[in-house]
Amino acid sequence: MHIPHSEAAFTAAQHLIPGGVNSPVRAFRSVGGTPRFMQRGQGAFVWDIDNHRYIDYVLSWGPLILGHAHPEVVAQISRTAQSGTSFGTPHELETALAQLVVDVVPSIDMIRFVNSGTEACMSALRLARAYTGRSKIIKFAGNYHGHADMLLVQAGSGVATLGLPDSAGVTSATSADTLVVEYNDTATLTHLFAQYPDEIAAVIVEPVAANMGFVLPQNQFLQHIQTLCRSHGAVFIMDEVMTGFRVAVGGAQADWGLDPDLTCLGKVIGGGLPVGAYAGKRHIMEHVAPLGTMYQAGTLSGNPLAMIAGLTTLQIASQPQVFAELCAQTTALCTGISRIMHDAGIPVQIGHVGSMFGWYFVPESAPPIHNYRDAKQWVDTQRYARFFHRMLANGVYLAPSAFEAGFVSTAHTSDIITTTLEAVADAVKHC
Ligand code: KE4
Repeated sequence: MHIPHSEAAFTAAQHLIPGGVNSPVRAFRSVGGTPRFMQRGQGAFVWDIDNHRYIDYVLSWGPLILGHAHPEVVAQISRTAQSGTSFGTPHELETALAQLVVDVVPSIDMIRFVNSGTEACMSALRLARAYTGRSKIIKFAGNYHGHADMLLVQAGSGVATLGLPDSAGVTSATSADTLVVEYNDTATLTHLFAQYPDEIAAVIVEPVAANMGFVLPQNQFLQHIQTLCRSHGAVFIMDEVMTGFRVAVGGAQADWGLDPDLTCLGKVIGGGLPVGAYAGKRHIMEHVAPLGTMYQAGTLSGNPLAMIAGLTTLQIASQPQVFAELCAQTTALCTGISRIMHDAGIPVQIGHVGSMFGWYFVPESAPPIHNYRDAKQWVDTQRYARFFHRMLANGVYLAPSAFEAGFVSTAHTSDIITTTLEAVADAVKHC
């Protein structure tokens, strides 16, 4: 592809911004080539600054469940901005979005808005430690909960994409209380609780491991976590930053009958503007300042623009027929990809749930991938890179990493899914 403007823009950006990007996974490091600088999005499409149009399955890494520049979302942001962008005071739009979340997510009684998923997860763990008076936390290898020091231990997403063991600058002191277990390894989790009785403040888990590709929980894994937390007095935290309002309107927890003590949210809840949240049971949330002694704050937390963007997005996306159609399109896409890969004799492991999906290119001999260790061992990242670039040339924008998930929006019509599958049918001949 001829992309002189993105190439020039990338050169300029690299002089001023580390790696030319404000988030590492955007840099195309694991797939090679020049990241595309986008200039415009509309519905399911984005245009780069060389005017190439792409069908977008990244959707800003999940938030844009209605697609780019949804007219009602844009209109509500524009209208709200006419009255000011931020006050640093309580605003009724915060209460309105809080009420909507409480209404659709059964486990949530109270919510605190922050500005990113990182803040949400970091704060939820601080709250769990404050509530229990304990120090240790358990996370799962390949799960990514943002870049707070204590969570950058065997993390997924950009850490996995770049093949980093962890992150420089995270001291052994800050990670000493973070215990790591392989995803879906209930036996080891059970053993840890026995080894550290009364010391574990919380277990935090991605209900779908979508920062190491796409791995679903197996054999009642999440239910086991919930039971172990209940019986040992630890806080069960579901990180639904990615799965919230995407697996189901009420999140994966609603779909799978779980009742976490705390939930982390982000992405879709902001409708494309910066919003995160931690939320859950009232008797735990009441420990948050100024009500309680667990401190967390934020200058732009709950700002009216982000609130109205999230509120408008969720009001539209949560309509039953809208969400059902979104899931049907996701199923059609993944069914089509499976068929094309099978007919081309290319072994893949593909998964989808709700409006998110992912797949691994693997050798025929690979076992079913249910954890990060196997994902790192078996996934053919080179084949993914070749496929990615062929799809880019065919006008389809996928995540520039084999260790990320894909997302569908309500703007991805059947015709767009058909066009995507035609691009897949071509790309498999060249990867
Ligand atoms: P943010 O701080 O990026 O808003 O959210 C962190 C986070 C927390 N929990 C989960 C399950 C997440 O997926 C994320 C962020 N996701 C990545 C993509 N997999 C964000 C993309 C990026 O880092 O540029």
